[in-house]
Amino acid sequence: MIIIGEKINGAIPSVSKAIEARDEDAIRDLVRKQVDAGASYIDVCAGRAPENEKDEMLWLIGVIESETDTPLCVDSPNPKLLELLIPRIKTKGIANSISGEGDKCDVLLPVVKEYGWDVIALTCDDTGIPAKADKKTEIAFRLIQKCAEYGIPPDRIYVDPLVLALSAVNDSMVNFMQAITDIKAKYPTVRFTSGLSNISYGMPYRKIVNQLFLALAMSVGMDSAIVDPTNRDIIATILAAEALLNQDKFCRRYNKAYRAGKFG
Ligand code: THG
Repeated sequence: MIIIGEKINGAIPSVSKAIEARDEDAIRDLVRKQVDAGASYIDVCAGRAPENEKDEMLWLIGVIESETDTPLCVDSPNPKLLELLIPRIKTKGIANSISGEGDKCDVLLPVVKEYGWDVIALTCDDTGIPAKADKKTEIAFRLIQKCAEYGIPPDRIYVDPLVLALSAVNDSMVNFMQAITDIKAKYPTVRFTSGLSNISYGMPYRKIVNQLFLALAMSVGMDSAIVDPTNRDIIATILAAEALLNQDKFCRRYNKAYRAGKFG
């Protein structure tokens, strides 16, 4: 499982305060904890006022790069900002994200290609976020095709099939899993990722829904997730699911992580 650490996000109130105060130590501490917990990438999202986003992202990236060589997953709704940031980042990472909206692909894909980055493709477009698997799949195919036009192969793409809130859309998980299955059938080397919080929006005891979402998605081939790696239950869920899915010979990684005190 490719873990993208979610904690450097201005949507989290304590992180918003740290960005506001330009508190380098607080950011460095979150970076270190996520790397130590097993993050393969550090998501970085200013997530505050758009007019300050460029300055805040540049500051955050500088602080993170002073703490780790772990690659970044640069997370912004603004493709022009991502286009500006990618050439300034030391280690090849993931551009989060393109979609079928507006001119996102044409702005971002040339720089993704030039710098050899990976890219997250969200299955939405100017008509919104589709609920049904066939429409998610159709948008994913279009985006994979668009990447090909810019010379970016399927194995550099993470599709995020944008799961909707289960409380509002009762078949949201079924459609999310069907989309993964159908996209994988045509493009076996495409990877899949997702955040965990949308699925459980509006439900009580969200953590159990999030964990089972993760495990069920892994069972149809989701191989990455944007999660809090310092959350021990999430790490336990990932390791147990990997063992159950025959991705952990003799349960070695599960056992080793337990013995090392990573969960339980
Ligand atoms: N897909 C893609 N990118 C994304 C998302 C996605 N980027 C943003 C978001 N969704 C993923 N990032 C976060 C960041 C923080 C939280 C949720 C999603 C969050 N964190 C709590 C905290 O740290 O206080 C608690 C986390 C916990 O322990 O479970 O709420 O879907 N492509």
